[in-house]
Amino acid sequence: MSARYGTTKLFFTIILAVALLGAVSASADISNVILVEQHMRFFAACPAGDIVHNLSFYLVDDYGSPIVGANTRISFYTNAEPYSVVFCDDPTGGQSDYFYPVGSEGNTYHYTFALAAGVEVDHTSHNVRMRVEWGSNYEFSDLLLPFISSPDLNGDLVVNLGDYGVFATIFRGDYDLRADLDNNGEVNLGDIAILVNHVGHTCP
Ligand SMILES: [Ca+2]
Ligand SMILES: [Ca+2]
Repeated sequence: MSARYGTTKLFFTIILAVALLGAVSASADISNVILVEQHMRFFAACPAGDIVHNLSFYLVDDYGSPIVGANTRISFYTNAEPYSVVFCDDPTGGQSDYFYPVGSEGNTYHYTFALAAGVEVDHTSHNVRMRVEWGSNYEFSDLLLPFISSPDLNGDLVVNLGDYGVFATIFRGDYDLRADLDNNGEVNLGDIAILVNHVGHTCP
């Protein structure tokens, strides 16, 4: 198992620099939001929601001015069946719960959250979105394209022998991001160790 995953507490920082073509107070128009830079790509999940992530991002407007004190929230969703990620919060709708910040400093917003989820199909199709919303009524939003892995490899929201079978099939074949549970670029014994650590886990 890699040291990176061994902490079970993964730190990711994204810098979400957005440019609004109009003033911040302009009417909400998602097409006017431009994603400039993104450093966060990978989130580990388990149906039990026992893999905690710390995440921070900052918001600026079109003129580089910080957007301070905004209401913000994040959520994850898939937008086409079969869902590449199955969320305990909404297994048939492909939608996670909302997560709200644990704190902020200026225009930097901090989150601590855990995704209770499994994966279902090859998710290299990028069929997962992380939605960042802000504004007094969350009227502005932007979308990121994360990778999500889970030891629940067949998306039935329990980690058991069925997932070993999926893992074994992938292990014998070509590299598949789905089974690269620590996102280190290879599927090997370290990933099996992660799977073993989560056996028996199911939704809260
Ligand atoms: Ca499973
Ligand atoms: Ca790996």
